[in-house]
Amino acid sequence: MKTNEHNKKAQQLDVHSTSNENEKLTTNQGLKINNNQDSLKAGERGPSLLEDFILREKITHFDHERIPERVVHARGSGAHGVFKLTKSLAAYTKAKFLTELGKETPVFVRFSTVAGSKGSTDLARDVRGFAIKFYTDEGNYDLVANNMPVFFIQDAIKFPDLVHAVKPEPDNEIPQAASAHDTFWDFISLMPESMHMIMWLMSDRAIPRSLRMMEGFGVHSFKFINEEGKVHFVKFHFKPKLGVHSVAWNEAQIISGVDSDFHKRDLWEAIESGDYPEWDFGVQLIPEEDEHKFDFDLLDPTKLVPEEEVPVEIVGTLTLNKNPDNFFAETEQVAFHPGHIIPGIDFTNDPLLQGRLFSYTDTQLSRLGSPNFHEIPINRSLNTVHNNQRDGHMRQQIVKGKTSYEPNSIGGGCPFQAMMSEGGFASQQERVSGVKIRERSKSFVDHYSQAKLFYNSQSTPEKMHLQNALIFELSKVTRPEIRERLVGQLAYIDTSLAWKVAEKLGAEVKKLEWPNQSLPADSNIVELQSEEREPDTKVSDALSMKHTVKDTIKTRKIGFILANGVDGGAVSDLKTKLEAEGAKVELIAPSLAPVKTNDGTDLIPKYSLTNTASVCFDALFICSGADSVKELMISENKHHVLHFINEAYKHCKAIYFGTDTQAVYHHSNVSAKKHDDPGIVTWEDGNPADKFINAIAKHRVWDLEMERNA
Ligand code: HDE
Repeated sequence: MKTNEHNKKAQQLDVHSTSNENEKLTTNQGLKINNNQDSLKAGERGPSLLEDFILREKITHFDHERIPERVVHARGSGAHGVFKLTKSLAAYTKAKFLTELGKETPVFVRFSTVAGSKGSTDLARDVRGFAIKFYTDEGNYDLVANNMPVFFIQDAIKFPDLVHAVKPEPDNEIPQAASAHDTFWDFISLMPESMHMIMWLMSDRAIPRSLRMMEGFGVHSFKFINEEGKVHFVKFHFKPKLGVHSVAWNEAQIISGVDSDFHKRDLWEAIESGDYPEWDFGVQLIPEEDEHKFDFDLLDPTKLVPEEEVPVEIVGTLTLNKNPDNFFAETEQVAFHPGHIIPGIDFTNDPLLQGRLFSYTDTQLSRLGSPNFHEIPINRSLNTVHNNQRDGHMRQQIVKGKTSYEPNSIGGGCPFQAMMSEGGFASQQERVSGVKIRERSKSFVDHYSQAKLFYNSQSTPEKMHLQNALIFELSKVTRPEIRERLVGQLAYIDTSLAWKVAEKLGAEVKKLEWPNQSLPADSNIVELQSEEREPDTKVSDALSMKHTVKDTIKTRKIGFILANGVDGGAVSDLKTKLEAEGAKVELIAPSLAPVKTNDGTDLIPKYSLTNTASVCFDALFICSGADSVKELMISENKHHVLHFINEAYKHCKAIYFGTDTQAVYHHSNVSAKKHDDPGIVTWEDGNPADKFINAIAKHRVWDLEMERNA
């Protein structure tokens, strides 16, 4: 774990941290407790006494331990880290943490799923939150981002509808952390603007292999303002150094049972073992005068800016290097808000962003219970707060002096307003005029062209996964008219996709009839909405996970399946090679008893064949050694070993069969493979370790999924 020496936020948190090491137990009043085993009673077998202030304090505090979970993004995992600027953006913004080359800014990041409750599975098909609090010298800057670059809706007024639709249904509170149900698809099928986001949500991006292998996107266009007042639109990107990778949907469902904390554990363990997750931070910059040069509106949060039209410039690195000391105090109590900005950054008029600017403080009031939530250590800015706001529940700051108003003379006029040259924030002076109107801009009325762009940019296996995800989700919908309506929406994106999904649902592809309920009563935009348009950019490589990093096995978990008599030399050779490349090797044996190698050494397995599953590993090595294989194939173990291998095979993982493992190989489904499979390495291969390492780095052999599952 990183020391706190250079991290100002960590030093600040230290002031509020305690450790119980070698300390005596006390009450909340600091009184030392002599007996924490028995309550105070009237006689050995008598009733407890009201006088027992120690019992009452302990139980009362316990009774009030819970706070409301977040209304969305309830399940989260957090980590501390640092943002380092590698290229100055001084030409575009005056935000100091983005202009001083090499500057390191402490951060706290919270990842989350959206729909599920706090205790739900990590592997739900869902968007992931990617919220970052930068503790800058100019105040806190929050980038409350997601792992997908667009959103379901264009206007904040639809957010409660969206969330009510996706959350468990109100009568029976079913299903938990899942969008595969009637109310979600009912809403979506009536909301054409959601179709681009639906493509992302049905893609493998919604079932990440790891939180460390996801992209982050600011979604909205924001504004950068430089010292001269020049404005650029900006889109924010985080690109994981390990590439973007996902699991198979079948695997996600199994992980939800085997280890529902899979992502939380993965992040925690990576940081504990010094494998600090890293992202390149990049920006897409658009001069203010180019605002209208695109075939979509920059203010529309259902649109992305194709990287082919505006490249992403990498300007910094985000590294997570310290786990929280206390989940509740830090990850649960952290309060993000897109409205926490600093000079040099400003909002755009994106109507979704504008609504968010209201929501986040409001929700903290009910979640954290007081307007003083900024005083909770994880939320404090590095700068001391000076203002005339006072009192409220749980106020901690003791502000000296007589005045709590401004202007004042008694307090010498303090605290003073800051000039812009002193870091005082001033909103961009944007000219706005218009009639008061409750209407959607016509420039927002194109709901399918970027959905097409996304779908057309996917590789063949990715398209297949997306199609299967739609079939899975819609097959859980009980009302045929909803399925049919959704298929009608798909027809505007890709007719063959619509036909394939329809076929599996027993539905018909019917052209949708407009208008629909998602339009205002007096709408005059019906014609525009049904118009079919082609995007300017037809295909964007950046949208497919296929084109992200595939040349490293760093932090990948490789399971070694072995039993007594295993070839100790082969185990240690391969382990050394894999670990030299940064992978993690874990031993899986029939039981947790030490395994004797052929040279008499004891190996301690971390897992048994029955307390873990193939879904928890990226690749498998069936270890060399005739005696080991013999033991793996006795009736007690055989079923588990073959299930392990067959499942990994089905999920397109790399599997390496060592010397003497023919018996395992021939009983497994792997032996049925029809032609060369780069994901399978056997005793017959030359340079097997290198071949195995290459295969793991590719993540999965998705191209052979049909064949492997035939
Ligand atoms: Fe959020 N969102 N959101 N959201 N959001 C919340 O704030 C909201 C939206 C996002 O780890 C809530 O503190 C509205 C887009 C993340 O603590 C709440 C609208 C994006 C997190 C809220 C949106 C996000 C939240 C719930 C539409 C991606 C988790 C708890 C107008 C750019 C932050 C809380 C964390 C959390 C409201 C849309 C990202 C209720 C009204 C778009 C990552 O305030």
